[in-house]
Amino acid sequence: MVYIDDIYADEVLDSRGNPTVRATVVLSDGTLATAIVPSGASTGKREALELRDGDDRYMGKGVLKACDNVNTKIADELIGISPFNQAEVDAVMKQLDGSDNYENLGANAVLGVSMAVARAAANSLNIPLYRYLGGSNAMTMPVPMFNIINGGSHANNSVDFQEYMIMPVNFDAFSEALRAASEVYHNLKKIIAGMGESTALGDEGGFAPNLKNNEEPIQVIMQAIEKAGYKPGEDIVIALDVASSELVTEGGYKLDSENRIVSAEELVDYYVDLCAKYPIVSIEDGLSEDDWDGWKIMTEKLADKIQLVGDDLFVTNEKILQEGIDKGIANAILIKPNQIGSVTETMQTVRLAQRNGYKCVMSHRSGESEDAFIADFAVALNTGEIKTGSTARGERTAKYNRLLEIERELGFSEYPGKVLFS
Ligand code: 2PG
Ligand code: MG
Repeated sequence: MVYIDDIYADEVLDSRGNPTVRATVVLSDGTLATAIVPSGASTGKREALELRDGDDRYMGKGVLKACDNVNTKIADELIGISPFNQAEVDAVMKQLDGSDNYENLGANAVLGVSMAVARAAANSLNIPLYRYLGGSNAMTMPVPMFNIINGGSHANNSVDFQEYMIMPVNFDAFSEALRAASEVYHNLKKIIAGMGESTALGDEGGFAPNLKNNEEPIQVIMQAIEKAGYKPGEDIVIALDVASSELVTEGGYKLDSENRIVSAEELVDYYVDLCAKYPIVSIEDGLSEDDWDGWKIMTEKLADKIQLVGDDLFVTNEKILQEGIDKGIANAILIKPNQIGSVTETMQTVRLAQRNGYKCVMSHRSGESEDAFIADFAVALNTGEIKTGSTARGERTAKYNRLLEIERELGFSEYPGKVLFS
């Protein structure tokens, strides 16, 4: 019987140059696998705890304590057990931590090991990770949300909304969708340069120009889609992540670029107006994580027209999602493994969402790495959608390039773009 023979962690760097955990798992048959944990900037309050050292190394952001927890406490418990029972591996770490949010071991320690164990198990069986995690049911390529204009806390520009994304829907394959997105991206670059604006990139590889309000990014994206030879609304549609928890101020939501503070109702009306003017199919975190009353109003006004995605709102947490389902809030959930802390808990949340007709969007974090785990994970769980940044920057293209590999390997696969929003 193959068992876990060794586990250790190193402190490595993420795409923003901050330290993060890389976990390594070695099996008794000699198989070795690693996984690198991502890190967010616009984090939800109820996310699992990311353990940082808080000392003078790396401005307090070191993760040596989390690595030490892997090397000692976690290794002590997991060495000797089977890598093929992911639920058990994750339950052992959950119990060892003893808290609800991994505040003792750190979700960065636990998730690193959780992902590395899954990958080691797949490698040992000589099957791809998506096949190991999803079985023969893994066959749906996800439709990407490509984040081509970055704002909010992901960029140093004037735009308040965090992410302006394109979703190529009228395509038969992921690879075709990726090509279309890349063509739009390059046309967008020309348009932004032509406006005399900077074509510097934000954290997720999208452009970060200074534009005069939160609508202008949509207008330039519409132009770019057309310039690339595609029809907005037909071939390519638009998704937003407002990340509005970051905009909360006394008396409402602060839109700096428009020099105004708006109420939840006014913000929802703004979205209704934008949705009437542009082919927007999805809005994430349109209202803040604490504004459940506002979310109720937004859901009533918009849920039958577009996808309303809870990110900071649900933090990939099964219990919080259940509250949302009970209250009739949102109709989709963003899935970020490091918000909840393990592979098993992520799968449980996806299952709950799918059972209740909530769409799932597998997601990266703004601080990422070359690890493409979420590409396999999206296919394994048939989420149908993935959000992993623009068509540039290595830590983003690592995921898209992995999806290209998966599509080729699958031979027969579905690309659900044409049915997703119909
Ligand atoms: C988000 C994410 C990823 P962060 O808000 O959806 O795009 O950002 O990782 O900074 O939370
Ligand atoms: Mg978000």
